[in-house]
Amino acid sequence: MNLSRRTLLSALAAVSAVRSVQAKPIVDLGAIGHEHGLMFGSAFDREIFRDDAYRALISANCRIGSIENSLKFDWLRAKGPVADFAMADRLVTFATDTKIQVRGTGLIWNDWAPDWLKSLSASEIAATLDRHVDETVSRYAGRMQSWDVVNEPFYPPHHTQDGYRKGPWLDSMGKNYIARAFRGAAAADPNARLVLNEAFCEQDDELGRSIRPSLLSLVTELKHAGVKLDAVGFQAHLKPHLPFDDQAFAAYLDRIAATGVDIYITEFDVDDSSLPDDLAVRDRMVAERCTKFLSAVLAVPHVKALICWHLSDRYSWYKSADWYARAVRSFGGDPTRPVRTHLADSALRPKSDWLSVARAMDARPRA
Ligand code: 9MR
Repeated sequence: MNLSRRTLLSALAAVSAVRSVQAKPIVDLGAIGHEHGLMFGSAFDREIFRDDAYRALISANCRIGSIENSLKFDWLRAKGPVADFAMADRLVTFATDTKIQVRGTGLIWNDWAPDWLKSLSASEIAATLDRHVDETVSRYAGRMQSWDVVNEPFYPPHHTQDGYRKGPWLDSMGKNYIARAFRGAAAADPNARLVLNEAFCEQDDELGRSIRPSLLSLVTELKHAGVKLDAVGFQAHLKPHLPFDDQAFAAYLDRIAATGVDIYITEFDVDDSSLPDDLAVRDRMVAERCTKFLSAVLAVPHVKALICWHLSDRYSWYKSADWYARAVRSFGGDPTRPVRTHLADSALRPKSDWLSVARAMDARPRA
């Protein structure tokens, strides 16, 4: 019996025995991932400085961590071009001190652009991109494992040419903003892994299926142009009510990897809005979706990272998403019920999906 099987068995016992708030994690997911060639981790942000128990959960389980918001353009430069790096500095220092490899997310994203940026001319927006990328990436040079340099380049419902997501960066530079951001990031920190991050591709619906070929063409184009692109990130906010074909998605990941990049799963969680109110039933369905998805995706050897978009329902972003309560109601659920979207509940107790993740990682060949 190897170490991870032993820890898994004790985890199974512990999950059924846990009754009170538990700061101490029952399984070191980071260690299980590491044994199987996978960086496991989570997003986190400023809440870790006021929540000791959550900080302990993050520290004990994450070998890698994404800064959820504090390195995004609109968080750093909310009011104008001059950045406030105070919180980002604290978070990067925390991660470094805790030996969590740290990632920046949303360096350039057409969504959530502040009004002051939208009011600039095209040439000013281009200069702002160069300044933001250079200043931000060079500030943390040598300390970042990776950057999601461009987030969510595609959104076909915007009806632009080739399905690109609308916003000030695209509007002012066309799709060249992407290569430009990557070139700037590579110059500012030659050691960080540079990642193109995309949403929805794991869904086998019209949206997911329409983004996949466009993303593959973009990745191929960037590689041919000699742009430093080390990995493609797939967010994987799973929506059980949509069609999925996990094997087809895994085959797509193989095609992406064949261009010479690694694959990261960057924002893993499960949207439970369509699932029944009953907690036991909902948790089982969430865990089943995790198991199915991860057993297909983690079988792809080029998948090198699995990052949850928070580890606990306590910090589930779904709670603050304006559409979430409406979605629960539209599926016939009670919009005031607790969310069950993450691996641990709001009291930080691991749920069945925690074990789904542990088992799926354990099923990979040992590194
Ligand atoms: O979880 C993030 C939330 O706190 C922010 O308000 C929001 C806008 O910056 O972004 C959320 O994270 C998103 C991520 O950056 C990109 N993929 C979708 C995530 C959930 O909306």
